[in-house]
Amino acid sequence: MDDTSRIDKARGLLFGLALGDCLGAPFEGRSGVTEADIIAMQNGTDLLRHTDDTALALVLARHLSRRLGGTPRTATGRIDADVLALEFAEAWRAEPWRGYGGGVTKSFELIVAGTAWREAIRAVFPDGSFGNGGAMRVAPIALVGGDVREVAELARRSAEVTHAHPDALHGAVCQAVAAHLALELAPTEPVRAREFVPPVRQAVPSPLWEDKLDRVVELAEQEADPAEAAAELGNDVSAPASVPLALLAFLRHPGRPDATLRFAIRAGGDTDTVAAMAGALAGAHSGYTALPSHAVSRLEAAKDLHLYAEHLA
Ligand code: AR6
Ligand code: MG
Repeated sequence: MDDTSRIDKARGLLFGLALGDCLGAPFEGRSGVTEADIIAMQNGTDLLRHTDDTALALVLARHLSRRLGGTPRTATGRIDADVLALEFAEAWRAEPWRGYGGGVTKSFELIVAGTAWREAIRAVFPDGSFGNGGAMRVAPIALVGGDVREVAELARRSAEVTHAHPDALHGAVCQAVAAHLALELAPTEPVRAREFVPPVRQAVPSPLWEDKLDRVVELAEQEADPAEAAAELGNDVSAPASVPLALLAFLRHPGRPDATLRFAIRAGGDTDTVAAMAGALAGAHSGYTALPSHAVSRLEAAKDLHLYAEHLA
């Protein structure tokens, strides 16, 4: 892959994430969202404001950017968990109104007050959060991991500073590995669910996740609509009921990021996060130039998204 396409795909991944987050946010929790509602939003003129999904993805991208270069890094050297936990918590403290989950808010309060992250993240949920917060922000990992194994390890490390539950970690691994594979496919290459999903499935060895991903393949092949997809896979803030739905949105409309985003939002529920994850996959595959340009130009964080995409590419 030449430098131009690498940068286009890196931009696609980050801008796709932010675009999904911004376009999905106004519809969170609503049912019966129509194509027309989403297109009206996409064609508006207002600045597109993001939520915690993009805010924390930018923190992770900055963390990874600062650790590039120099001597070859081991996977563990690319993420300093203590520093990353504090950087996430500081981002929450600076902008607590971005729409953070209740559990993670309490963890961040404790971390900024000096509690060690390993303790803080079990304060509300003793078994850890199974929310999709680790998965929603994970996509930048796909830009630095060299292969599936490394991407999976980095994804886990990036997620575990806020999410201790195994399903949250599986969610982050699933999304990061899918983004890594999407980056590796040429934009013109056809994407077939039956070929795309197995390496993702292998990275999340758990009966729940294996079943969900098998359903994703079937639903992609049956050309399920957003309502059926949400009913079968779930569409809430938990990782197992949102990460597979985002993957399906990508697989239903490969090569058409705008259609992927509309599918994700029309599925309802946690629309900003499902669309953010689906948008990252679609953008990683098709590239920045394939994203709807009018909407992309109105993204609040455009400057930082460009900066980190170029740096991490
Ligand atoms: N037991 C019961 N409920 C749980 C558990 C658990 N072990 N874990 C999570 N929940 P949180 P996130 C529920 O707070 O993962 C934003 O809107 C519980 O209701 O850890 O970062 C983003 O845009 C908890 O409040 O935060 C995403 O949509 C919720 O899951 C989402 O929130 C979220 O878990 C990301 O949330
Ligand atoms: Mg959000």
